[in-house]
Amino acid sequence: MTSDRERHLRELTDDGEIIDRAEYTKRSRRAFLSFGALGVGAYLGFRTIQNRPEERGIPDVLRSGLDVNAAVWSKLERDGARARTFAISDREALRVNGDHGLEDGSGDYIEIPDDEAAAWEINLTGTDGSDLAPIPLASIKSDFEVHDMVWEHKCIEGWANIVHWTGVRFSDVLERYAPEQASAEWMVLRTPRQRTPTVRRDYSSAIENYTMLHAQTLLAWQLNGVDLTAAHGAPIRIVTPLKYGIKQLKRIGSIEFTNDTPTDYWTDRGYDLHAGF
Ligand SMILES: Nc1nc2c(c(=O)[nH]1)N[C@H]1C(S)=C(S)[C@@H](COP(=O)(O)O)O[C@H]1N2
Ligand SMILES: [Mo]
Repeated sequence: MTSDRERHLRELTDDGEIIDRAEYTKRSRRAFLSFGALGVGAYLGFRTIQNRPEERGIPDVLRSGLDVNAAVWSKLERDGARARTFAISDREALRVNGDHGLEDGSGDYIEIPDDEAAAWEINLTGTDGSDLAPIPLASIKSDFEVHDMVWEHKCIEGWANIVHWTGVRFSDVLERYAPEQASAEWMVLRTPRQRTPTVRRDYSSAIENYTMLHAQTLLAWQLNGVDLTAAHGAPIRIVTPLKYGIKQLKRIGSIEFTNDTPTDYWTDRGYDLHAGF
């Protein structure tokens, strides 16, 4: 590890503010209290707004707010609200959960041999259904700014671990490989079609544009400083603090861009398409 990289790991300045767990608890409490104060302010404001003249169908003060929103929205989507991050020293072991699309049918994880991992590609399908040039894993690992981010991974089953991911921003990769797809409303990630016919369950995860292009959504190949194991999604997975674990697909084989409301593994089983916070 180079000293530059060590310094970067110590500072971790590029993914938002670093705080420890005690501070996190303190701020959560403070945020909760100020939310109550906001409610009182909102009510008083509402009485004033009701008496304002209208512009394009809504009170003028709200309209100007909406116009400002529209103007800053695209910027906010990339650079705005960030999920809470932690210091590397807060990282914990991540529980393994979910082997759909990763096991060989008898419950054993399918290991990806080194030569296969080196030649790995993420296949792409465009919004018009056509195949696009795939994204080589080698390029993901070498052609983009590498980010180390630490956040709380939350599973809908009710557990959470603070974990450290190493990877590149999906938005950076998309900008290089398929910029014309960056406006797609949905992106559907899938595990690769398995070679062994015994595999019963491929996995898929549909994520909306906002989350996929968010600055904290990474194509990651390391967990807590170590290359991903097969169980954690080798050779490449998607991670984001904006969604529950079920959306964070391990072992990406393909991504489909679409403007139609998609389904995925869990929506097919009755779960919420959004699965975010
Ligand atoms: N391919 C695949 N990805 C998956 C799953 C899965 O079963 N198969 N489970 C999801 C769930 S529910 C969680 S909580 C996380 C867990 O990731 P981990 O095993 O690395 O902790 O992976 C997600 N991604
Ligand atoms: Mo999960």
